[in-house]
Amino acid sequence: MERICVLGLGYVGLPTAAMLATHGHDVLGVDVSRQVLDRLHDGEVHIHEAGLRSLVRAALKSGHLRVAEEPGPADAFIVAVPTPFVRHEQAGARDEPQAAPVADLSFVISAAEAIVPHLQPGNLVILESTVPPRTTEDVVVPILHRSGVRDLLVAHCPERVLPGRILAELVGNGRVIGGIDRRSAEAARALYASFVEGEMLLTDATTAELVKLMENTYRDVNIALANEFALVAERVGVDVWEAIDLANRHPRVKMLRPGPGVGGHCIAVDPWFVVQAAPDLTPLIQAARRVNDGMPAHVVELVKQAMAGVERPVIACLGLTYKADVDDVRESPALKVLELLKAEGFEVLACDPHVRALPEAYGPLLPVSEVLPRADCAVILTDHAEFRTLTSDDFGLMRRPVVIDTRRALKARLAIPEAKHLVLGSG
Ligand code: SAJ
Repeated sequence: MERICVLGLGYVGLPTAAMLATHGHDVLGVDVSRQVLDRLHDGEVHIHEAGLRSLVRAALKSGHLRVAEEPGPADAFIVAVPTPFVRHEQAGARDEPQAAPVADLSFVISAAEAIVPHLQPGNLVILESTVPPRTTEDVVVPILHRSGVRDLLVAHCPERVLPGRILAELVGNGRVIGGIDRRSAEAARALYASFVEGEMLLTDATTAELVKLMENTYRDVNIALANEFALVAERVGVDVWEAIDLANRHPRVKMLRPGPGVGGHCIAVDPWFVVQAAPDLTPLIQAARRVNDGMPAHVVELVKQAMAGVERPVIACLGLTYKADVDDVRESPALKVLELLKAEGFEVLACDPHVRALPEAYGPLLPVSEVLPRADCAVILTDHAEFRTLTSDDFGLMRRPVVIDTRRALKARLAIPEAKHLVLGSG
């Protein structure tokens, strides 16, 4: 049985720590947030993810998972802390307003520094956080070497789990394991082998970093293409959803879905890490980011057009998370739409059954039964199951039945004679 210290108990670190603890390891989970640790001490988890609460409870109850604010000695350390991006004004370059955001490595650096006093010869350190290319070799390894210990195994094994399916994907997905040398990669593979059933592919650390970024960038660029087609379809009077369905019948075409933009802490962020490595070589990636970031403003244009001539219109925003059936609002395009609508002077009602709390500026969170009767326009921004099943009876309660569906969440057209039912990307 190995002692493992997992730094960062978020969407990736907590499930990983619980999984290792229920597969024969002694795990110390570390987080800098007192609130997160207090909840875990009470047997509660701060993340809404199917099956996670019972797995964490089982791990805590067995005694194989303990949580603390500081790391301790271990055989292996896994770093799973966030790598947000800083908009470039925050990075200090105010004179170039168009410059790309850059990665904020401060959490990765702090985690690596926190490990240093505990390092022993032969220890394995795995970085799971998504990082710009060369971070493991150029940033993490030099910090670890401050310990004076040279016989260290270090690997970058990017997490690739999909929020909403984290536990299944943690076990079933393949892993790309990038060692700073072969021994490191093999040691990391041996550790993951305790619970990973997917294929484990060994490579070097920098390749693993780029692979992860390429996966998320591939998705971002393809969503941008779908969004651009949606705008063209609106211009030429075509239903982009039907057009995409038809195009996807081609054996070598698999287009993604348009929508109000791309959110979450991964796909809306990671392409910038590639740009950061080579700004002059990435015009396509940068354009895709800007297309996706431009979608909330387009949704607001649709609302303005639909509400032209309406006196003091009230807009219900249905769905605030970055995608369906999760509780995560990080980088959510839905929140951006809400902000832009408020800036345009609309009265906005916020509704999302998955979100527990929002900053005060967004207004109170209201149930759908309360927002619809007060609204002149309902904008579906996230296709939660609760919204996909709304019917003409529900929308019939509205002050004015105008619905703008940015996700094509509703299966049927509204059967209300005076209703206006717009779908993003439809002519
Ligand atoms: N989206 C669209 N149209 C689509 C698909 C997604 O507009 O056709 C939007 C979603 O609504 C959301 C955003 O894109 O706002 C991202 O959602 P997602 O489901 O594509 O991905 P994430 O961010 O939840 O998870 C991704 C996954 N990466 C890939 O599929 C390549 C996951 O496997 C990664 O582990 C995760 O990023 C991560 O942590 O990096």
